[in-house]
Amino acid sequence: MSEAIEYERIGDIAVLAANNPPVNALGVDVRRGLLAGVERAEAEGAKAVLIYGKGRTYFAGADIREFGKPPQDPWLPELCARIEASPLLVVSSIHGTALGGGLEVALSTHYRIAVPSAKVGLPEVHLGILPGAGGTQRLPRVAGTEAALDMITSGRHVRADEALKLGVIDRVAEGDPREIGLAYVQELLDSGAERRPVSEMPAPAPVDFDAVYEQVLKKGRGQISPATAVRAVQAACEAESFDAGMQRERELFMELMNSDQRKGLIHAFFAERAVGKLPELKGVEPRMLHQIGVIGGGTMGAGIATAALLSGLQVVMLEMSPEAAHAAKERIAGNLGGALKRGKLSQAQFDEIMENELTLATGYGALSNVDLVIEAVFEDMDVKKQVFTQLDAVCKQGAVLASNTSYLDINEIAAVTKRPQDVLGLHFFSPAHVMKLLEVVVADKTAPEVVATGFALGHRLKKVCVRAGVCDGFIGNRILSTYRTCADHMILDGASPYQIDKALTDFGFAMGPFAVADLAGLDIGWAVRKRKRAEGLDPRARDSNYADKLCEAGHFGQKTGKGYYIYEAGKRGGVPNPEVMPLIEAERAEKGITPREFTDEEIVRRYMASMVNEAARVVGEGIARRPLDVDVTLIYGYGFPRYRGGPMKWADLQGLPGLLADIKEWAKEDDYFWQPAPLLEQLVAEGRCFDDLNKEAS
Ligand code: 3H9
Repeated sequence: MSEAIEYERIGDIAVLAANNPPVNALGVDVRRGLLAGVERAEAEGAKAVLIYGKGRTYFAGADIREFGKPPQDPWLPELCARIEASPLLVVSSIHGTALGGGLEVALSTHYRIAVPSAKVGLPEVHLGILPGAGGTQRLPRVAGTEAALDMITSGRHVRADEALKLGVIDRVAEGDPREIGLAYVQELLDSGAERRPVSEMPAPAPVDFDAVYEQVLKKGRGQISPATAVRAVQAACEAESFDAGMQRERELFMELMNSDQRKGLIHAFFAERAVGKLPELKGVEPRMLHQIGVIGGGTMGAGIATAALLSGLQVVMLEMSPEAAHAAKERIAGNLGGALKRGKLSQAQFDEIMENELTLATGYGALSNVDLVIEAVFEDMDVKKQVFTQLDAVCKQGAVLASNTSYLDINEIAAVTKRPQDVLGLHFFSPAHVMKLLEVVVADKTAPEVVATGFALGHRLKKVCVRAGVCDGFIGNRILSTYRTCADHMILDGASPYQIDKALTDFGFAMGPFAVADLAGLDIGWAVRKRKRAEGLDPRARDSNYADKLCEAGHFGQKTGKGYYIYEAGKRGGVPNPEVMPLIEAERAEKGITPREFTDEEIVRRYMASMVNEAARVVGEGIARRPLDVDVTLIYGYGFPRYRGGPMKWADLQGLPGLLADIKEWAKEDDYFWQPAPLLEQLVAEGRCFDDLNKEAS
């Protein structure tokens, strides 16, 4: 027997307990152990087999770390077939999660019992694959085609009560998984229950698979795994036999297994988990947080306060006047009202938060006792310095002082206090109670436990936290500024904002850069351009002014109803604003540029190369610790398609030498913008890729 599966005999019942922490992933040892356990139970004359997981869960799926490596026997589909074919009565007792291959094992056992808190699901599409151990063939047979299509294409986790209704599990019972499992098996044996192989159940009823396929494909915005899974479910209904359906599932599974999207999504899975693990914080305890202060109750501050209140923290909201404080309260109530509507909060909790957890204030004295304070005031260094001077004067010793600035120098801000070790940046993304990304910006003197506290707060607020160093724009906005500039250059040279937006949404971005600019407010980019011009642009840099003209005319994007697009009230998207192209054409004429055609492919290639090149600088300078930190930042804060794994993973999959060659080619027309990043040149020279750096750092 393998150590990953413990064998125990209780009367007629052989008990197979998985012991492969942390999530009982179905790695080769577990698969071998299960096979050996079933064979031993049969050889020893047991009447039934109970399978359950020790620790926090039943099997959470195939071992993802084995993907892309040579397969080792037994394969999961074969194991599932063997379990199902056992002449003994085989039963699963589920707690924690039965996901992916875990649910597939459960579906190959003859009966399933679960504790009420258990969840089941087939989330494979989120890893760029489809259920490959019979999930697409067995689930429709027990739950029906429509429910199976929903579960498989969404990958959602289904709670035990719903799974019971769908017929995915047979019983829900409170208790220890081993004990409830044993009682259930005994009951089944006593009642003479028969084996119940799902593969022998009739094929499920077909639906209009072509229509479902098209619908799922569109929803996937370029991600192919959910739509491909539809075809596998189709085979469950239409194939000549269960085995023929399994064969089709395998073909489609292998197609996806070999795709770049699978590589991208699995990279994203591990990157999201690695990003919060910092060697420098090992053993460092974060400071305790009960009450936090938020300065500034605009959209950003109210969003931060909302997220904190929803996480159970008390919040003191500081505003400049009673009227502004009232408006902040209204904003927070509006945000919490959304949570109430979505069932994330009860009316009683809402009332409790508004009455007892949120305090409004107009004087700094109210912050004297908070454990951490985040300022979200106007983006101006002098204003920030005044705020931090005040905070230094009133906050208790040990309080963490954070700025939500999106690009200003945290070292300079920290320097106005007598406690720079307590100062850091916490860069939220708007709306802060919705957006998942938090950049934890570490300044030169920030103490490790203050960094740990930033991460602890972020995790409590359910954010994906990325460590960033200090520079203009940190990780995300610095890279954004470069690829936005690239887009502006392409506009001057002949592309239109609408072609660029379309090329990039076709690539998989949630929105194109010009639609994003309209959403964020064109005044923001205008302010940044003015600041950079005031600081002095390099004479070799290409500047453009057509967007300034839109702002000068009072068009700030969605909030004014007009920007690159025109927005009609009540409609989500906009239509191209006819005033934009003449402004661009006038600027081209003024600069003596003869516009040329861009293919969508060239647009994507240039845009992505500029992003990767700047990201390589950001990593090379240590602003991001690893390439994967950039990937997670772009996926969670900038709408980068997760199925491409982030820009660095995309670059690795493209091949770094080709990208560098393109950059050098484009440098012939603009050697200021297209300077290759030293790290990119170094990796190409050494025949390495970005992922090698991730591995070295882990
Ligand atoms: C599949 O089954 C394919 C089959 O259909 C066909 C095959 C032929 N493998 O997330 P956490 C690690 S595809 C390896 O922080 P939580 C994870 O990296 C699979 N490792 O905990 C982390 O490691 P570390 C379908 C895995 O409590 C640690 O476990 N299944 C796997 O927040 C703890 O994870 C899925 O897609 C795995 N399958 O959430 C489920 N899963 O400590 C994927 C986790 O070194 N997993 N790890 O950073 C999950 O969704 C969550 O991990 C889970 C627990 C909900 C289970």
